[in-house]
Parts: sequence; C-alpha cells; structure tokens
Amino acid sequence: MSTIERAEVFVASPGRNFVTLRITTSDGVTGLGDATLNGRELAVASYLRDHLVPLLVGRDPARIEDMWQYLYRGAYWRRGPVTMTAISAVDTALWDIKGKVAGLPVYQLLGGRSREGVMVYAHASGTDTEALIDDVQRFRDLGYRAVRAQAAVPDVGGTYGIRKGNGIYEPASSSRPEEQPWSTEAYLDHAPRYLRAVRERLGFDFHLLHDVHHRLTPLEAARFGKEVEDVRLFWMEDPTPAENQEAFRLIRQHTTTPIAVGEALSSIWDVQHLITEQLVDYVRTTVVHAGGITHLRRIFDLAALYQVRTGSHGATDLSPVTLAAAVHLDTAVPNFGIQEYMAHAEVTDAVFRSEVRLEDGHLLVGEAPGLGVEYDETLAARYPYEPRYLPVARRLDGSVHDW
Ligand code: GCO
Ligand code: MG
Repeated sequence: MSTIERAEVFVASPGRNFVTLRITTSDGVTGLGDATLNGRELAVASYLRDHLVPLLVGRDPARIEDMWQYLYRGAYWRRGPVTMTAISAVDTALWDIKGKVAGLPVYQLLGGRSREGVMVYAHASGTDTEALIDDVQRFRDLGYRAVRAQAAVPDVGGTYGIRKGNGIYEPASSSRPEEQPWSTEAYLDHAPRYLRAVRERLGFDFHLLHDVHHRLTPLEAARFGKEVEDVRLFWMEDPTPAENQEAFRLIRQHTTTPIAVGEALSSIWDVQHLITEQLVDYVRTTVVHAGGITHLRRIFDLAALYQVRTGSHGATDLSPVTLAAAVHLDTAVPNFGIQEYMAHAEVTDAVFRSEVRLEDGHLLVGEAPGLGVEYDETLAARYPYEPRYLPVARRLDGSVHDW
C-alpha cells in the first residue's frame, strides 16, 4: 500500500502571501493544497505543521473521505476558518494525488463534464462613475460575459473594491490593518446611481454583479435590493453579515434582486438555513475555506436540492491551486452558476504553473491528471512572507463597522 511519506508547508509571497501544502506518497506522487487565509496565514501554517502533518505521515492517501472525517471529528473542536482551511489543504492535495494515480483530471473523478467552460465574472472598479463605466467596457472588450461593478463613494475614503491605478485589486496591502471610513448613507445614496449609469450607458446584454461586502443591516439591504431591481443585477453579494442566517428572510421578503453569500463561511452548517429556506440564490463558499473538494461538493449538492446555484469566491488571495480545484468542481456540478475570477500577478503564475486557461469569458480545465498545477518551490523561496492585513472599517463616529 502506498502511504503518505511527507507533507510540507510552504509560506511565501510571490505577488502576495500564500500558504501551500504539498503531500508526497511513498510512490513519489505529489499533491497540492492551498491553505491561504488572508491576514491569518501563519495560524493555518502552524495548524498544519504542528498538528496535522504528524498525523498524516504513514496514512493511506487514497482514503479521502476517511481522512476528512478523521481530521474534522478527530479535532473535537468544530468548524472555524483556521481548522477548515487546514482540512481543505489536505483534502485538495489528496484529490490531486488520486487524479494522478488514476491518470485522470479531477473533474473526471467528480462525475465528468457537465459543461464545456465555466463562466467567470471580472472585477471592474472606478474612482468615479465615468471611470467605472470605462472599466466595465474594458472587460466587455476582453470577452467577459459578466462583470462586477464597484465605484468609490464620495466622502468615503478607501471604498471597498476599488483598484489603485491599473494594478491588481489587493485589499491586504499593509503591515498593520489600514483603517477606512464608512458611511452607509453615502453608499446607499451613491451605489444605485452608478449601477444605473452602467446599464444606461452599456445596456443589458451582459451580467452585472455588485458586492455590498457585509456593509448593510437587513433592512438597509432590503431597501438597496428593491431600489436596484431595474438594474437587473445577476446578484448582490453579502448584503449583510451572515452569522445570523435568519437575517436574510427580511431581505427576501422585500426584493427580487438575487442574493449571493458564502465567501467568509467555512462549513455546510454555516449555509444550511440560507440554502434550505431558499434565502439566497448563489452559495459562494470555496474549496480553500470550506473543507476542500469533499466538503464543498456536499454543500453544492445540498444547494442543488433547493435551486441554489454555485458562485465560488475567487479573489487573488485564493491561490491558483484553489482556482484549479474550483474550476474542476465547477465543470462537473449540475448547479454551477458563475465563478469569480481575478487574474493573479505574473510572479504568482510563475510559481504556480496551472493548466487552467481563460477563453471568451470562460475558464477551461486542462486534461493533465490531478489538478494540473505545479509548484516551483525554488522560485517561491525568493519571495519571503511579509505580514499583510485586510483593512478595518470605521463609521464616521469612529466605531468599528464590518469591513
Ligand atoms: C470578493 C471578496 C474579496 C475579499 C477578500 C478577502 O468578493 O472577491 O469580497 O475582495 O474581500 O478575498 O480576503
Ligand atoms: Mg465578496
């Protein structure tokens, strides 16, 4: 029997911080898993190095389900992003290994192809409405079928989602959390207007998305959703924090604007009521933060029963290993909705050589066995980890708000 011989944790910053797990079997087969938790990277690296790696060595890499149960139930402590991200990395690496052993790409192990390509949405932003319209048009010209639109709100410095210059959007950019002001009134006044302006200028023949980023109360979100119904959003994302799943019932009662939730949630129990009570339309949990391919498949299957579709998180803080795993899953599941996609920095792509390709606004998986990603640890070692934190939002009176 082949056994797990080695499991190594790499923490490096090629373009931004990533934590990567590589498992090697006694037959010399390797598998990769992403373990990046933005702003809390070292906690997951320690969870893996200090607590999971010693348990992995000598075990059967083929028993993916058993490993998941062993690590989840075996911890005794339930859920939580650090635990679930660590389990995700192990699970993803074992799927990669299983694919390589079988000589099949992972999507084949998940039941095979349900679609040719995976529709993605790009991130357009602007410091004002005109700049936003230009940016949406730029992505349309590049062939994207779906674009997320965020514009700066006047008098609210550092509004969520706005790219600085022409670079890649990167919110975790400082060594201590940057503090950004927030005004709900200014946002509610401004956002519906710029979304309407995008439609008025560019029309309706593409999907338009918007991320509220947990900033509103349920009632404010209900008002916002109602106000933008004529804009026909593909979704409004994270309209209110989701620890309280019940909160979405109020939003639902008032608006037909579709709702997407899940990027900050890490288990099926965190989305159980959202799904079974049809309080959302898209579930955005991801491979890296919600227990790997094994657990995410379980979430997606539950969602399918309630006509909830998938819309996995795919910002740049999710490594190309997560993106590849997501695209394999997206290719196979019947209830795929859309995949978030932001191109990584060139240096990130040089360290993680991935087979995933963008064509005509769709991501395509390759046919290499496993996930189709190679990790260049020598190149990665040239980019040491640097502490980087997400911003913190404060209301104009100085009190902390959800970022
Ligand atoms: C998105 C997200 C990101 C997150 C980031 C946190 O929809 O892509 O909201 O921008 O804020 O991934 O690490
Ligand atoms: Mg988001």
